[in-house]
Amino acid sequence: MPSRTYHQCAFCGWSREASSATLLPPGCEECGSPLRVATEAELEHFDPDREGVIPPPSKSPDVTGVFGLFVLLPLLLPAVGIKVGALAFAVPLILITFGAVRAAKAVPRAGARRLLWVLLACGATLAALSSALTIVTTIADSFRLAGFYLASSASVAMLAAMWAFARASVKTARLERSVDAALLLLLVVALSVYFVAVPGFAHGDFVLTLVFVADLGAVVFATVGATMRRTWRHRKLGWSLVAACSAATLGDGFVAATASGDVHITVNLTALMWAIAGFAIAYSADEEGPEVDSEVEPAESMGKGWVLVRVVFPLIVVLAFPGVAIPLAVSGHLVAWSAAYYAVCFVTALVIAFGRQAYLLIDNRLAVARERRLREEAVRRNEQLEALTGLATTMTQTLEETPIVERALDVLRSAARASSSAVHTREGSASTLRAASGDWYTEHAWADRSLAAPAAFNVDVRGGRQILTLPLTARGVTLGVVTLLRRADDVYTDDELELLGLLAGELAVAIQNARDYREKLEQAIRDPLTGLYNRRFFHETIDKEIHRATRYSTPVSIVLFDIDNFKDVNDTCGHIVGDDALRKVGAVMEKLIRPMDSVARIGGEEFALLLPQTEQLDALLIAERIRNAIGREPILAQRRITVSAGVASCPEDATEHDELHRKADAAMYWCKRNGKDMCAVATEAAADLGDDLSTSLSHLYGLVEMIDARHLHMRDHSQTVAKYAMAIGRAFGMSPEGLLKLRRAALLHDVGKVGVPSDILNKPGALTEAEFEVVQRHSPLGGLMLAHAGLRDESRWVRWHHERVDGTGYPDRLAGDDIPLEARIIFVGDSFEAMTSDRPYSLGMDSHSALAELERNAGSQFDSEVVAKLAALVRANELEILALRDEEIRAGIPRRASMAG
Ligand code: GH3
Ligand code: MG
Ligand code: MG
Repeated sequence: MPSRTYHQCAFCGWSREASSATLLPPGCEECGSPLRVATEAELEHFDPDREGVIPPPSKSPDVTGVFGLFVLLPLLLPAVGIKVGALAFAVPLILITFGAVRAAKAVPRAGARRLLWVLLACGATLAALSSALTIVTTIADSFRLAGFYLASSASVAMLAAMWAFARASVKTARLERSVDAALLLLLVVALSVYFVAVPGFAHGDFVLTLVFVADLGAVVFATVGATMRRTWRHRKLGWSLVAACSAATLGDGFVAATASGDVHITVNLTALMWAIAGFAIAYSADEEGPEVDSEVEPAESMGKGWVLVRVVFPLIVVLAFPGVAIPLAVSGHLVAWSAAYYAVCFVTALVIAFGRQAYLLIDNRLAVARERRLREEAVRRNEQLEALTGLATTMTQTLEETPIVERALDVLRSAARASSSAVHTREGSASTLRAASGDWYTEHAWADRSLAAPAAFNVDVRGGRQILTLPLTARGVTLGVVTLLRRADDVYTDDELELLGLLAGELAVAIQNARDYREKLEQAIRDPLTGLYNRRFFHETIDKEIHRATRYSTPVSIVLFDIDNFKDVNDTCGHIVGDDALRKVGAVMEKLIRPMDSVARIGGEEFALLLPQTEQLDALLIAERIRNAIGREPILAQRRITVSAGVASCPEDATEHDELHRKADAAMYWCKRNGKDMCAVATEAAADLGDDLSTSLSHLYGLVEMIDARHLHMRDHSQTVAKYAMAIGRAFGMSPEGLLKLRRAALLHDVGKVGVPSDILNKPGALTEAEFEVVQRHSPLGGLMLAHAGLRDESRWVRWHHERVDGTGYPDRLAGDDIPLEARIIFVGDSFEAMTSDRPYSLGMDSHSALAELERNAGSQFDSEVVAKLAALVRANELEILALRDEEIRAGIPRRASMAG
């Protein structure tokens, strides 16, 4: 079994079993001195006076049994003719010798009380010798004087021993115990002085009386020592020493009293008292040992014992003086001085008893107040601890800044006992309120000024409040400030400030960690070149959005963009310029999307949009808007950057991630094949795929592209008309398929211009009749080309896209409803686009003038209903391109046409 370890006070010897050998308590619970670690053996042999371990006693055989034999010895004395009366002192002889041996054996165990036992052993030895000589005197009537002096020196030794005991005890005593001792001693000493010492010195034996006084002194010291002891075991030790001294005093007192002639007491009674003293010494020596904590007075001793000591005992002492004085007065023995003597003693006893009671009362009051304070403190500490645990839990559970800040603010407020508190964080020079608690919104006016210098730890007093500002500093960077307001009279202690500083530090580190974590997360989902989301994030988010879309039956669309001919950009301008172009393209995209959309760079020059709650055609419009904006943005000085885009939607095109992506990709490549700088939806691309149509369509788109380019100032014409047509078509509530067909027709409406010479197309000024006839040919020719490509409906609409509702258009002079709605729409869209864009012969007008012109001709040239729909769209600001042009006109920015020219 491993030996137990203890923590022991190096000064007073107090000890307790150690729960941990390494964790040393701050100090002794008794006297606050430093503690040391000790084994059980070291504990027992510890001597606080020498501050070290004394060697354990050698295991010599216990010889006390031998004294049993000695008790028999006196019985043998009659056998050799000695009188039985002479045996009286044989009993003290044996018992005192027994006490002397016990006392000597207690010396090694005694620690701080070594001197007590050494002196007591000497005294007992002298007393034993004196007893022996008394026997001899009784039998042979010799050595009387020697026995007398031996007894006297035994008394002196006892006095010295008790003095040593009292001195060693006072070290660890509580003051109020001395009052108990004082009361008891007042009684004993007063009576002894009156009955023994005074008559003894007056007309008795001087030396005998002196011995008695010495004994009385020993009783006094023993009582002081006994009442000062704190542990139960040593209280027993103390009181048995008192008993020993009292017995010896009585024994000697009898002799002295007899010598003074007042009374006659038989010498046998003295022998008996000496024997009792011898036994009491032996008994108390057995109680000697190290004071171990577990032997502290048991709690139940507070019950009856307490009443006895605190109430009955003082009462007895106070009443004892009149109790003695009254019978003396009645019997006529009370002279003046003795009456005064008893009066003084009585008053002194009263003062001590009442003083003690008053002290106890005050002490109780103080203890109650102290306890209340401690309880309040404990409740507060508990709250703080709870809050701290809460904070620690929050910090381990989350890496989100907001809950951490809110929780920490609660902790700080409770720790500071603040009426209100707030955390501000700093971003650059601006500080933002991140969390507030308590009465912050009523009190903050006091604090605001102190936020001017949030980097400093500061206590300000203002408006009857203390405003404590603690900077939140982590890794040398100030992240913000905590402000705590509390009553001005409740001044912060250094301890409090230190704790609050520590908590603020913890909070700062936690905030920094949360920010680092967020940054790491951001880095993981961001593309470093453009700052847009990366491919990984895009694909993860598509999954989530598809899931949500199927669950709530809402649409979601994706658009894949690829920059056209980007290899050429790199080849001609270099990679650095290429990178810059990529960044700018990303920036344009980011600017044009809605807050709920996300844009990602998913490849070298490939970008993607994720559009939640967006149908295919809306997605197409958004894609068109972006394509258009990129085409118009002066990204590179050397050349125009264009993109092609493919749109696919869930659930229309696919309900699964890979399929959706593949379809959008296919649509994008369809654009690449059909002339680039355009957008296509998946259905459109899919309808053409693997068909002969696809090839002829590609040719047609290529032609339109060429025609638009040939028209120096009409680069986007077909795309824009297609966009307007689609917007008007939607306003008429056309089906998605119908809209796509309309869009295709609008895109291709000018394909017939392939048969119109460039000089006529680009002629500044009015056309001659012959030239106009040539231009008029483009619509039937376009219709014919589309018919050859197998696009039946589209061919009709293209053929009639210049027919007027009043029947004066070309080529077939159809009127009113004979003209298909789609043709009427394309006519309006075409005219509106032509009016608002710059031409070689005229600058475009703003959208409202163009609209007015259309409205003027509604009913004759244009279909009124179509014009009304367009007007509504324009007024509702739903045609962005126009709005953009209007802004340019208003701002006086040189137009694209003139730039291109
Ligand atoms: P297309 O119109 O068919 O898309 O033609 P393209 O030249 O864009 O063809 P492709 O998509 O095959 O080529 C992509 C080019 O983009 C290849 C590479 O030079 C360039 N590129 C890819 N990533 C980066 C990049 O991070 N920085 C730069 N500067 N160029 C890149
Ligand atoms: Mg590419
Ligand atoms: Mg490309």
